[in-house]
Amino acid sequence: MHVVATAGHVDHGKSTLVLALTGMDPDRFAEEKARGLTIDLGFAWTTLPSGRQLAFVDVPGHVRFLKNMLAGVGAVDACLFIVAATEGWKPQSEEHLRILEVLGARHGLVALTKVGLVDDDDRELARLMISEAVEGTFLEQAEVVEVDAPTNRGLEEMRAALDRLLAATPVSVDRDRPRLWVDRVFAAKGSGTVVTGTLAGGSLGVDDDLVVVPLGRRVRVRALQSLQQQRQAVPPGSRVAVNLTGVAHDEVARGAALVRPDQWQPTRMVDASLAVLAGLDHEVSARGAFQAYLGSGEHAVRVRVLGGEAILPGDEGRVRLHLPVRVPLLPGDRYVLRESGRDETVGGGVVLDVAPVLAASKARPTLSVDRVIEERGWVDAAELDRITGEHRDATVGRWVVSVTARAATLDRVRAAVEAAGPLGLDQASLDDHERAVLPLLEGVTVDAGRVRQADAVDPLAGHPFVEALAAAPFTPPDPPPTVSRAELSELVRRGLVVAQDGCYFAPSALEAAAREVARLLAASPEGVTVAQVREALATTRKYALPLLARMDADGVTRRRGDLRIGGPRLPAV
Ligand SMILES: Nc1nc2c(ncn2[C@@H]2O[C@H](COP(=O)(O)OP(=O)(O)OP(=O)(O)O)[C@@H](O)[C@H]2O)c(=O)[nH]1
Ligand SMILES: [Mg+2]
Repeated sequence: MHVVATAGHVDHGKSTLVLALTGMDPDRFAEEKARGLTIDLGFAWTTLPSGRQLAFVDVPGHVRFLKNMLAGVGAVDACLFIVAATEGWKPQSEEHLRILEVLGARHGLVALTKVGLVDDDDRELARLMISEAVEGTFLEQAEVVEVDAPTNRGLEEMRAALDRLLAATPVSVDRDRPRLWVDRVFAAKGSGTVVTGTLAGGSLGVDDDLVVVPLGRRVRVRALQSLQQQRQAVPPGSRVAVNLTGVAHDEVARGAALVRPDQWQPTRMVDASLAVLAGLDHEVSARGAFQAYLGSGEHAVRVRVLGGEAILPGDEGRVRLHLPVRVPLLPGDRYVLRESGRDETVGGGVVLDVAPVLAASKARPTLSVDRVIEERGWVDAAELDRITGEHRDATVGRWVVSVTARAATLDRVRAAVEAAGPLGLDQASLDDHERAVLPLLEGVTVDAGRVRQADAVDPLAGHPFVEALAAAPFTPPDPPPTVSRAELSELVRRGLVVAQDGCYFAPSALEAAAREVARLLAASPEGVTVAQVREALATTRKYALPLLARMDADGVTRRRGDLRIGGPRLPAV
């Protein structure tokens, strides 16, 4: 299926032609029918001679309803540009063409309508006006088909031309990242909220869990329709009506978007290119009240020109846009900028960065993903995906890291490890990025939570205090003043020394004590006293008590009244 938007000046015959081609009147409202004027978007569809399905989004031509026109032309594949032979090229012919250009339209067809009302000279004049006006635009090579809807003249040629147009128009790409810009919302009798839109970027299916942006509400797809047919799933490039559970119809409005949760990073600040229309009679600067048209939405924006003060008519520059609500955008999305005070289209451009990190005075946005990585240094691979729409494999841990940032972090950690000396540094003192580069550091080992140089001689190996403790297991010496508190706690932390109630023991002393107690208990299974243990170990209460306390804690012994009995960790005799 393809979706084609109409375009063209008011009263030039857009809706009449859509009706003639589809048999469906796109003017839905009584007021539209009464006034013979399209106010809001209309929808109609038909099957072309080739069997191709074609849905029309019919837009209003009147300048007062331009925002409705803008809501309809965002996601379409091609346009049917209408010019009445009676009037030729008019202001909204020009404005609509400019808007389509700014939105990156590439495919289109021109209908010269009302040819039954003019003579050959006027018809030729209108053709001439068209060919001059479309010069240098995407419509330059477009076919011009003459029609007169009330007399059915040219309708067959029009259908054939539409078939040729769509044969040359690529179908909407499937990036597995669906986004439905909502253009209508209504309450369906008995089935809750229905939103409609032109689906792009990926498919939607019944039971999909989605989120409504900017509302931020989780919703579920209860049912799907495309061209009034119930569907289990619809591909991108379809007109679709989505029946949602989880949201009331008055909580969603045109301009909202339906996307998958976690696939987008809705933003209130974007950097973008801005091509200012050549026909504008003033430059564009931060001054003025602007409206940005993004997807089907209209948003009051604050504009800041990047790398300068103003952009001249006919020039292209870069701007930072501040939006009033979060919008799910990706680099490459197009927008139109209008000035509300003067009610004029200023230009538009391409979104370049949806999550700028540099100050406006430094930002030089481009579409390059490498630029994003370079500016951020470290970027979570999943986040990079959400903000660029492109997947890059993580290079360190879960991050994609720029060459510079990677080198800087490596240098920082290397220097810190060197500075820490032979004892190394506590791994917990490193941040996530620093920890992630540890495996990349040559000659650095991580051992029991300490990061140190692998070739560093461990000053604790063969430490004199450790040797002294081992030499007098049950009457161990106090730490000499030469052993600093830090050194002592490091010895304890590494298990080279056991600290208990102000005494210090060699680990081998505890093992020996456990064996001795096991031997005593083998002889007196009912239990042994502190005095018995003290005697057996040939020590004093000062050391026997902490040794027993430690053995209790380790599960070697258990207290029962004044006695010690065997615990689960009592060694076998
Ligand atoms: N004779 C003749 N009349 C036409 C033709 N197309 C449209 N009309 C008449 O022109 C008037 C305006 O037509 P619409 O189709 O409403 O024009 P529109 O472009 O949709 O107008 P807006 O949506 O308001 O911008 C109607 O009275 C139509 O009957 C045509 O090809 N020949
Ligand atoms: Mg109309």
